[in-house]
Amino acid sequence: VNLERDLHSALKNDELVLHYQPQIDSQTGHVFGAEALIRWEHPKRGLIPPNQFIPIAEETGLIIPIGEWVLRMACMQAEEWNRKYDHPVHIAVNLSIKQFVNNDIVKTVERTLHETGLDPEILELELTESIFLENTESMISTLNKLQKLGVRISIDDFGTGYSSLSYLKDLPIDSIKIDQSFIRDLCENKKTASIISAIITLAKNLDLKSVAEGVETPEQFNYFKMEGCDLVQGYYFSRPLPANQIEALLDRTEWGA
Ligand code: G
Ligand code: G
Ligand code: MN
Ligand code: NA
Repeated sequence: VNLERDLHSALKNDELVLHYQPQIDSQTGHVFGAEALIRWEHPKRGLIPPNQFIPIAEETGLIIPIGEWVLRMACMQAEEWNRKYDHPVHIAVNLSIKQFVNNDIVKTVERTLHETGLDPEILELELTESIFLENTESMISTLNKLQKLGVRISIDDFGTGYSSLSYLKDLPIDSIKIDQSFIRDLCENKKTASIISAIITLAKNLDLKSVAEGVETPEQFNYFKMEGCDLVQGYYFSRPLPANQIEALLDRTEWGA
């Protein structure tokens, strides 16, 4: 099976789907929103995770139409949820660096918000930390324009990008997502706990929201709650699920440890 060839037709054959993973407000236990995560339902190979086809999409340029599709589907879904529920349901969407630099991402986001009618404040764009290595004028300008639209920017995989911290003071960023690798050995490694505490404190002092992803156990949840990490996300609460299955969770108001 040639994945690259098949990916060309995946969009028009309706083989791509979004799953959603809830993000919980650690202090109130309410659902804050969800992260949209793409999956490919390959007709022969079954469900293919993004790690196996996003790199191909990036190399071939298919990430541009696929990324636009993801953004539109996620915004449509979020708009529907925000009409349906009487509390806001935020949506986080992952952007590839290719989408961010090659395409007119500002126009795409603006048009998508307009066409779906989604309140910009509901949308958060996740950019992986390695993007911030390129601390260029054009990147700063793009981020500023996105922020002017009213959407929020989040740094994904924080702590792994080997980038300098200086971008935190220069760029219009709203939140940081602590990389899963830190959470994984939280309970075994005292140093990891110190790093996590320091990141949460750094976020607080910079007025950024902190998010812990990959939370799998009640102990991990409790730790982040005690440390005052704003949002938690992970298998402990829910795996990423299709939209109709996650709806049962959106109304849930108590996630105790
Ligand atoms: O959902 P999963 O944990 O398998 O995702 C694996 C990786 O794929 C993560 O790094 C995630 O950010 C990335 N990913 C998931 N969905 C999207 C998407 O819609 N666009 C981009 N660019 N990356 C995505
Ligand atoms: O890089 P990004 O943060 O966008 O990717 C998130 C990825 O992490 C998704 O592929 C998602 O399926 C995965 N994920 C979410 N929660 C957990 C978890 O609790 N444990 C593990 N191992 N992976 C998780
Ligand atoms: Mn992400
Ligand atoms: Na991440």
